[in-house]
Amino acid sequence: RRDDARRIALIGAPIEVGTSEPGALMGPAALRTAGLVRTLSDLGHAIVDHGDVVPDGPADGRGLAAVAAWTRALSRAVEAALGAGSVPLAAGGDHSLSLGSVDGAMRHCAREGRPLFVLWLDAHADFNTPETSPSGNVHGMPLAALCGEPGFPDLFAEPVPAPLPPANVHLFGLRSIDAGERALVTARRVGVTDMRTIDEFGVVAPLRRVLDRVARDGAHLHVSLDIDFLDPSIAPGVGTTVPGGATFREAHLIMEMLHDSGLVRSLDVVELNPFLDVRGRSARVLVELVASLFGRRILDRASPVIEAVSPD
Ligand code: HAR
Ligand code: MN
Ligand code: MN
Ligand code: MN
Repeated sequence: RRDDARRIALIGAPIEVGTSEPGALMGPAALRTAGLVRTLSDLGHAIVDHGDVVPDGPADGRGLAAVAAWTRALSRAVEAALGAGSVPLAAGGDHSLSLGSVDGAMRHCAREGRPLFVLWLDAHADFNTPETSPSGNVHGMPLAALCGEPGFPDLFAEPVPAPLPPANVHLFGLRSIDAGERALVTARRVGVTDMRTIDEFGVVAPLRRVLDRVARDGAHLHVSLDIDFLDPSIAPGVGTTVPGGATFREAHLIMEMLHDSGLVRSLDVVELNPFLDVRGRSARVLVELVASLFGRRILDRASPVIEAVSPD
């Protein structure tokens, strides 16, 4: 058994009430079909597939009430997995699912008295409120709700945890942002590594700074991987393609650095839309990346450059 072996709880979240493009509810099935469970168990991890979460109440329509039903159910599943010492892997489903997974991680961290840090790998900022959103789609809003912006009544179960500090959020790969959310992201001082920064400095230096900060704070690191972080040429199976995304090599290196840091405690894989995919390509790319995040490497050694940050 590898010394970084983890218990992993796969939690399917076939949510598409947060988007206007149908097909994301097929995401968990496609990730399973692409071999997610076998890949992680072949790496030496103990992975349990908990099946798909069932919404807590009526979840039809695309309003906040439907999102709330999923949010409460997923939050409970993620909090339970963390409480049992597992790394929850929430497989989506559109990005509104992070309302549930991050809320669950917040509750776990509150009990442990530990800060939560969220790394958001995404083309988008997902920091709209119902007020600023041009589309009304909730998958463009989860971070605003989690950070306590107004306009999201009755989304989280009582007692509602203290909001996530915006300074504990880092947007990585940003290249599409609406005017209203740009103003909010700036005013709230959310951390940002946009594509301009990546083009100039690469992914290593900016990510290194984020990981150093998380290690210094002794924080729980939650990673939310939106497939549209990747360039659509390598991951076409997504409703909201934005050109100029991360290459496979950039994304792969990020996953290796995340693994070597030993800091990742929970993970979302979101926005895969198999209905729009080309012969399973996007699902397979995601499984490759998740494998690297959980320690698949070329040779059995860490990077000679990035010394591993020791986990707690
Ligand atoms: N910013 C746009 C909106 O709010 C598009 C959001 C799309 N979001 C995702 N997740 N695909 O990142 O409508
Ligand atoms: Mn913990
Ligand atoms: Mn997103
Ligand atoms: Mn996105």
